Amino acid sequence: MTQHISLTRYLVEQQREHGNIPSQLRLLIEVVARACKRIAISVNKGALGEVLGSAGTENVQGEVQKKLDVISNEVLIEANEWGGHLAAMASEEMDDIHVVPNRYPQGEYLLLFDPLDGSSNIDVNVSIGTIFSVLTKPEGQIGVSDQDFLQAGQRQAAAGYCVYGPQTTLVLTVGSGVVMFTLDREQGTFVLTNDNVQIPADTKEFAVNMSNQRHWAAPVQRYIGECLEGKSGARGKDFNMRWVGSMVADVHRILCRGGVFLYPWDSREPTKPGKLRLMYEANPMAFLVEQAGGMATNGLERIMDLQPTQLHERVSVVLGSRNEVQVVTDYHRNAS
Ligand code: AHM
Ligand code: MG
Repeated sequence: MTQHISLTRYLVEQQREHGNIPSQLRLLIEVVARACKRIAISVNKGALGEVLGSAGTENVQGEVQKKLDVISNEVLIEANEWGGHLAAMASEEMDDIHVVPNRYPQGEYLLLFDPLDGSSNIDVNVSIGTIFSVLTKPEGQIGVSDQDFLQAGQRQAAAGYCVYGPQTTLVLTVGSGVVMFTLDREQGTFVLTNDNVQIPADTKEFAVNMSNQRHWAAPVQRYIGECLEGKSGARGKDFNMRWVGSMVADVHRILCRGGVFLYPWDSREPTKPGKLRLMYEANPMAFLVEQAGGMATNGLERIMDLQPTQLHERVSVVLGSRNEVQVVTDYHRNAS
């Protein structure tokens, strides 16, 4: 019989063999996974659960919140508040950090999340997901502030996402490779289905919102232009394009079969580096991508080296197959 390795068993055995998942971190990952199962149930119910449509509110980025954005945010907070593993949380859907209330013990970790990424796909039955990043609270501090969260991505203790698609899949890194678990809906458990995710170094597949093409900077215009030229052009190969419009789903495809994902700066909002957020979208995805052998930059620098200055700050993103991200990054460096 094939042995099914549950998330719990995987985490316990990793700690036993490598000592890299202390009990508080294990609890944190298990609680996040449990919250994702609850979110998956709501997502699966769709119209029957009366969870579709707008919540009638806006988040700190001025985006209209969907009911499922709000529900997922509440599920994650409620699940993570009482366990004693966290000091505070931050979310795309909350203006300020949420400090663990005094009635519960405070732990050493900080959790950041995008509770439901791909909001525009919620109501149309297309894959969406939860993205999370785990930091350690700086030592010797009393209380918690925004400042404690402003750590470069390379200091993440763990990161991952759960994609709610045809299957519900949890993807995780604690800094020693990337693993995938598929939700067994009958048993209600996440089962290990890939213990060594590797992104091929080369690819012929790109993911970008092409409708923004005319607003991009020259290096991105050049790169995508050359992809579109195909075999007879500068790159000498035909490219394919895929764009789901949910970062989780687009990154998941890249972790499964390679590709390059771009969400670049564009001239409509020249003062913003891009649409995506550094701390709970780009950093966790960059950590996963690097741990799977890929590369993630903002066009010029490694995303995980960037020193954040604000909780909700934005960043340009180029990530995926190493050699392809290198080409895009070289074009930016040459241009500057
Ligand atoms: P969200 O966190 O509000 O869902 O926004 C992020 C999403 C990403 O998942 C996706 O890559 C991008 O927005 C798509 O945006 P657009 O359709 O505007 O190009
Ligand atoms: Mg998002």
